[in-house]
Amino acid sequence: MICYLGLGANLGEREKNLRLAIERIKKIHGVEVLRVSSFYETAAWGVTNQPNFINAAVKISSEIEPLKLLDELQKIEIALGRVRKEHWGARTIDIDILLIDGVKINSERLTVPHKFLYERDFVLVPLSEILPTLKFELHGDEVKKITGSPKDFKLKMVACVDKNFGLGYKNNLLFKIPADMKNFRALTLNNTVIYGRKTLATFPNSKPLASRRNIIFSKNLAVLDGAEIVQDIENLWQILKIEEKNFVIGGAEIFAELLPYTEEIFLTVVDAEKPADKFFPKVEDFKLTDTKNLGGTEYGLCQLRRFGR
Ligand code: A4P
Ligand code: MG
Repeated sequence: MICYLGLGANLGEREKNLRLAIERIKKIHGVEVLRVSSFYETAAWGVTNQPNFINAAVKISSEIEPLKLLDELQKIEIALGRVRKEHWGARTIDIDILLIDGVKINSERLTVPHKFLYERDFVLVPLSEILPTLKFELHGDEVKKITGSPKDFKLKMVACVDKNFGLGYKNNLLFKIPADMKNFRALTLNNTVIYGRKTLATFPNSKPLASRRNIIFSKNLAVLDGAEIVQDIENLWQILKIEEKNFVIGGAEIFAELLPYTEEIFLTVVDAEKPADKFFPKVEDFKLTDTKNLGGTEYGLCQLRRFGR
């Protein structure tokens, strides 16, 4: 089921609390994070003599029951240092279930849609960003988009796949098409490329790519000439720059991790079916905005963009 969550924090490092919560939500078994809204700074609603909040909304698909999901979300709240004192009081992180597609719940522990959903601009504004069909009226509350949320990095992805979205087989790419490699180079040159340790190993001499800012995900690599190493996504957000063009280039795990934050995808699709053990993640909420002929009849470049904004 598709489900929308509302996140809020007004204590501690507020943006970081939200980002860490999102990473933990991703790790809930049976839950996939599909899309993350921008972050907004909002005046406290309800109990107003407390610090401003940062709020955001997240779209997930969940295979687990709503009550079980609530349990998991509450565990995350506790793990991130939430202490329940005052109702509507200040908190390091609050995660509410806002909506579940086609589901209404009215039980002691859970009300869905969320009781105050339509009364709160701090929920409606981020939610409508990732759910453009939402019908609502605003109330004039203070809700201001901030810079520095993961969405601001406008991640792009570049990949080459077969008809089944196959990416690789036995640690090798499925294709080495010169026209595709030329396109890859044209897109990424002088920009930032983000990739995993195994993708590095597929480059000539396992060297970072020339004339690009290379950011590599690795838990055990400490330093590498010509590259910056990040341990995890939180690390990545700290070193990415909004003014740069940031291309995620693989492998499959990195694509899956970063897809919820991605705005644009450049996918060379080859009209072939090859044995594969690594796949590009399932793409939802994107639409085809352009196709380009790369010079061959058996492959073409598809450009996809998030729709809704
Ligand atoms: N519960 C029932 N329905 C739900 C649901 N759909 N999602 C129950 C999550 N929980 C739900 O929540 C109390 C109980 O609500 C839970 O145990 C669950 O069984 P809580 O998180 O323990 O307590 P709370 O957060 O103080 O209450 P509540 O009602 O969740 O507060 P809200 O509604 O989240 O409001 N102003 C701004 N600008 N931004 C904010 O994020 N947040 C609040 C808190 C107030 N003002 C704010 C913000
Ligand atoms: Mg709550």
